[in-house]
Amino acid sequence: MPLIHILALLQGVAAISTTAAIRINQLGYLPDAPKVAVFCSVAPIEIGDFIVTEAAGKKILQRPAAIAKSFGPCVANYRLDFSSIRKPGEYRITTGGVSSPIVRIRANAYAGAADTLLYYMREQRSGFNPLFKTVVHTHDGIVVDDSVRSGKFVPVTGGWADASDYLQYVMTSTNATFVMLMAYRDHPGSFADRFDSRGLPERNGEPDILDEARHGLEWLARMFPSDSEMYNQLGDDRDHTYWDIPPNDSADYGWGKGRERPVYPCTGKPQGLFKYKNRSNGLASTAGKYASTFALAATVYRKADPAFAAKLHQKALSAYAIGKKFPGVCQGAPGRAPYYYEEDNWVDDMELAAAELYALTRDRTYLRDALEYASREPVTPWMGADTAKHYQWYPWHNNGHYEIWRNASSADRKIIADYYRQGLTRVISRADNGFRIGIPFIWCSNNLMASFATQAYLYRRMTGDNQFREYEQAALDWLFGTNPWGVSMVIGLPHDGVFARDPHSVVAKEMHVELTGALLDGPVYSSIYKNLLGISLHEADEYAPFNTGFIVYHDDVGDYSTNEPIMDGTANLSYLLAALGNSRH
Ligand SMILES: [Ca+2]
Ligand SMILES: [Ca+2]
Repeated sequence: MPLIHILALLQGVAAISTTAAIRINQLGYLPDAPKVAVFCSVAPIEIGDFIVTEAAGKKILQRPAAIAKSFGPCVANYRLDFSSIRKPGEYRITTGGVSSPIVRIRANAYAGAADTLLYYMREQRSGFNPLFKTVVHTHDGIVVDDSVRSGKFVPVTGGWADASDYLQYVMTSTNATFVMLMAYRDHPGSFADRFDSRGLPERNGEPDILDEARHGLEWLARMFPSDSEMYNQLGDDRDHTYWDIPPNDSADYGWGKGRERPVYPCTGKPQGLFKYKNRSNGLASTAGKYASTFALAATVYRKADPAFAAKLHQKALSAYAIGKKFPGVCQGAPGRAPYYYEEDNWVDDMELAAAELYALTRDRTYLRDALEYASREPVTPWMGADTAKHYQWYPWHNNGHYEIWRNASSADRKIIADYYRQGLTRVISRADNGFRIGIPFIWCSNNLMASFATQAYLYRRMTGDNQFREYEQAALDWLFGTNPWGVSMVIGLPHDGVFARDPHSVVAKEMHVELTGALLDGPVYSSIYKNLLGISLHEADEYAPFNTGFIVYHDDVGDYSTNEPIMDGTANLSYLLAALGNSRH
């Protein structure tokens, strides 16, 4: 008899085991959703039935656990399907000598969740920062790496710090802004008004998601000030020299500590001021992202703020024209280290831009462009792959397909929906494990997980085809605790759940604040973790028994690969959580 069974018998209750656990979605399950908990044991064990009890202890379901292929540290892996329970309430699952945390089934399990993400977005603000109640990074910035404007000051304070460092990228900030606008457009009822435009806790008559999107838009407008100036990045990894909170960031880029930061334009040529260079060869990846974000914003603000909408409309047209003229990618610029955003695709960005410009102008040239770009990259290339370079295929899922679909003919709709189907099929071909997970565990795996779930959701809404529902739910469940470690990958969701207490963040560490709403990078291949520079755990690993497989996760301030909150990933999750928080999900 396995040891944990013996312990259970001896104690007369479910043993507290460090080697086996039942993992669940801690945020909860919608009544009509698939509901599967996962039993994971790092030691071989055979289990029979699992039991579901109500809070009062009454048994309401007993079923055989379904054995599944082992995954990572989970040598013994079983799926515990309790989908037949639809009655809202609180339950507990028991099997193999262990019990689950409280399982919640409720119609409003996701209500307010998308708004919770915004706490982290506000905390990440550059310019006026509501956590510090002061303006941070006031000297941004000076143009570098441009033969015409090098040395020129451009006023680009604003936007969001990308992660726990303070670099800022148009690439991720456009996507973050776009997704928040899209979430509001499609699910306005999921958002409340509790904060003002500066992010302070006072209602201002605007949904908070639009307060946040507008904060992004205003920075992006500064970063694309005229048709001949398209900027891409603020700061570089010289930022990492000091471990400071934003108001007294000591980074020194040659103009003094805490002074101006470098602004990188898109030049269409490889960039990097030091040893390492990127592979930039065009402008379209950035130009397309500006165009799509401004075009959607122009639609959203058309009635509420016509002057703002008109300005963004014009910028969207200009950016799109630049993307047409200079195809190729404008990548992140490396500094002293070899890590940078290595985006290799741009037709997805131009597709999304064309789709939004069609929605905005009804000029059919844009629709034809959008369909043509879509046919050139029907599947986001990480889908089905075992690995990818850092942010090589970005955004993580192509919202352009869905945006075309909204306004296309029924024949084109079929083609576009099939593009999504192909990508989903490739991912699930790798998902025959107990967690039903098929993404590659590269850096920022949680972004891939959120994007897979979002694409599966969009596909389901577009077609009514439920064939990927189990996998969509599994990816969502993974993010909220159905993973080998039993950790919700969003800090503070749910507030009484198990989530990161020690994220890689100077603000969390020095200010002793919880970074509520932050999505973490997430688990990575153990081979990636072992090979990163300057990484080490600062404390004993509380999840050590579950870090024995091919992927690892550490709740440790020293692990910048798995435990660092990310701005764009957090915003990217807002669409799915808004959709699920909507009563009509
Ligand atoms: Ca508000
Ligand atoms: Ca791209």
